[in-house]
Amino acid sequence: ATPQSPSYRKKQISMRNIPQLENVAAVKASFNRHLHQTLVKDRHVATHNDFYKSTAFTVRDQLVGKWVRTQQHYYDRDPKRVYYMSMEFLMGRSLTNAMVNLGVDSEVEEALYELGLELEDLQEEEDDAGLGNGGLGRLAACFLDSMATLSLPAYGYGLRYEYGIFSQTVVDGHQVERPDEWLRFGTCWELSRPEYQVPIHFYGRAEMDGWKDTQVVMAMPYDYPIPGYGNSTVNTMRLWSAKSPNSFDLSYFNHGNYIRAVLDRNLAENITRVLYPNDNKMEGKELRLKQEYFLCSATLQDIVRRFKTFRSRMGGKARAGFKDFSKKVAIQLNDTHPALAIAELMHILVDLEKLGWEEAWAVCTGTFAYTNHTLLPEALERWPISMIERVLPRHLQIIYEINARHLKEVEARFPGEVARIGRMSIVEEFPEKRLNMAYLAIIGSHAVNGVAAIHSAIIKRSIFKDFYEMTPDKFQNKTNGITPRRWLRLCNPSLADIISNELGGEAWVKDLFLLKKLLPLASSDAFKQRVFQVKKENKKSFAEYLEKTHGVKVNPESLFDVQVKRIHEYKRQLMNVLHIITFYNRLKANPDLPVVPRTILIGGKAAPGYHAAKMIIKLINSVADVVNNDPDIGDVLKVVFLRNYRVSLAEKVIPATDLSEQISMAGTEASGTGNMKFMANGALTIGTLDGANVEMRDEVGDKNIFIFGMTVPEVEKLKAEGYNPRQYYESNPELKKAIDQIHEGFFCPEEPALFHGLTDHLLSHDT
Ligand code: HBZ
Ligand code: IMP
Repeated sequence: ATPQSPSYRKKQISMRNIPQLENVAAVKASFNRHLHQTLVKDRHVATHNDFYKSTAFTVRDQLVGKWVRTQQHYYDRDPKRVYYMSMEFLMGRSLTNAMVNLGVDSEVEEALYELGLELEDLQEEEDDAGLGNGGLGRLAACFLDSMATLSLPAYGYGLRYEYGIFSQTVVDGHQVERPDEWLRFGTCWELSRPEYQVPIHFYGRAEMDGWKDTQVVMAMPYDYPIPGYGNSTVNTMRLWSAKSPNSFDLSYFNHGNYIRAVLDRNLAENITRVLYPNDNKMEGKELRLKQEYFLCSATLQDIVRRFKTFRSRMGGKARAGFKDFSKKVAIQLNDTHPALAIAELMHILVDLEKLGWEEAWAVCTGTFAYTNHTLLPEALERWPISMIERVLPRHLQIIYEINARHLKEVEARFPGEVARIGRMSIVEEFPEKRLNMAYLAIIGSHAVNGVAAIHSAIIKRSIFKDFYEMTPDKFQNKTNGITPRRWLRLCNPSLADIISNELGGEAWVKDLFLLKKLLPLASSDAFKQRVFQVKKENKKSFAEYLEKTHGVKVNPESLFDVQVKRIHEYKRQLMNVLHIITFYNRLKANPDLPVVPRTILIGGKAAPGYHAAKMIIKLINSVADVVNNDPDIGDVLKVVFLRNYRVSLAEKVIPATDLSEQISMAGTEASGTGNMKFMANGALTIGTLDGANVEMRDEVGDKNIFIFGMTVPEVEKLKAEGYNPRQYYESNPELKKAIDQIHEGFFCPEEPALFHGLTDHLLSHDT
């Protein structure tokens, strides 16, 4: 007998729908047709990547009918549309997502199996669409899935970066970045729409009769299908790519330098070349400003075009023109990165469509809403006025006008409060003249939200206090969420099977509150055994994956303790390391310590320019080296730095986790969403009362979560009293020993002073 493949084994125990034979045959036929007709390969030269693509095209064929019909339906019904505008969409892979949402996963897996192929291997051929940094970008992707699943007329608008978030390698324990060439083999999931190209203007002069002598770059749209789960909706994500216009720099042509002129077309196309790899930090570069405006201008032109199409079809009668715009258009700004859209819509309405200022402004505030994702001062966008003046002179005038009218309202509302008026100006004077983009976003929106209850409460009494006092009704909370399609049904099919079996179907995949019906099973040993068994198998698969990709052997029986997220001081990976070192020291001092063996996994990318974060990565690897090679420790403690953490790796590690680390200092993590992904996959959480952890505790109860650390009021009190980290170092011997070891080079004898920066900083400015 031939050995059974993992996917075959899985199928034997699967409660999911039985693959229908005629469908399986159809999948096989389509697969072969695409291999031959689309990819022009036969079985002698076809690569694994070709097999992936044949599968992807086969699944894509199932989408296009629904896609065309959904868009036609929106055109016919002309409902109010929602536009999610974001500089980031962290989509991950599309094949498995499309299969799950279309409900064809069993058929496709069976067909591939009969062809002698493993879906599990083929899906590894698909590069992640990593067009985002972390939480903010993944939230955008989750919202698109949810809106399609709810059959909402929704669109995602963003940028098609040629290079997404860098791929992380580790050399000598240090992070080394490599460009993310996600388009090298092409993608099966996009469609260019050259007929909808639009011109984008930069530089030039703002004159009485308009914006003159601008440089033009074309924005080329690419569309990506967003399938809903178990319905016939397929929405669109439209990403813009910079294209040189045909007239690019005519002066070269005029001077006969034709070759130079053609070569310089690259310059314009640099705008969408690469994603800025910072999370929670503003990068004040001109290229980034141009990216942001490029998204805003292209998107608004497209939205206005779509709005007008309907008006002209109805002979201009159905709507009273732009007055009705916000009845048909809602634009959600994903942080302030697309906040220039407010100035751009004013430019279109006032300068081009010739509306009066007040009428245009009412349209604007009726259309926009703004989501804040952070309190960290270094992440709040403040653009130097000198730069805006150069790149977008007309928009600077518009923002000045918005500000003048806004400050008049502040004065009317709070007469004589000069300081308050100064505080609420979009224009900041010190240390240089800058525009506060959050203030512009608040003023231009009818709704402002934070991303978890605690965060929404804090913004009202801290960074946006004055605005809250003036317009309290604008301020709302929308606690973040995750899509249970990708983060449970897709990434943990065995756990999903158990749930579906108990609940008698897959309705819970669309309505997660139905999981409450599992509550009585908390006392069922048989049920708990099944859940435990799945966790065990997930851990085994992940251990095999680690051995294959990272070359490390871990004990699948040990407790998997996981912290995966961007590396940032406020997320406190360094505190996790201090715990590891202390655990290690205790084991060395007492080898018979009665402990549960642990595998501690830490993964995440550091922004390339963030020195402290990169040193934390090096420290994790140095500590791992010492701990993992200490014969006294053996299997009781293993430390692994997970390389190149990304959506597709999250889908593997999260279902295999026992303990989820969510340990930011209270008041710093706006929400977190990883916390929810782990909990949905049956990990226990150890965490602080920060972000959405607070609401997770309210749901599961104190007994089902490990909460520690200061609360926000306690943090504020300590800060007010003056926090001296050295005092804790002096009074806690185990902490002192751990920090001393790092300082003295115990973990890095080749370069003993390497971590002085980290330890010195810790003892003086501990974050
Ligand atoms: O947004 C994150 C928050 O830190 C996290 O708490 C929250 O759950 C998540 C979704 O609401 N923020 C980010 O991920 N921010 C960025 O990635 C970022 C990127 C570029 C910037 C600033 C922030 O210029
Ligand atoms: P968009 O929303 O303007 O990008 O167009 C999306 C869809 O609207 C198209 O794919 C069509 O389904 C539909 N549509 C646009 N223009 C027309 C038209 O003139 N007649 C019928 N359908 C249209």
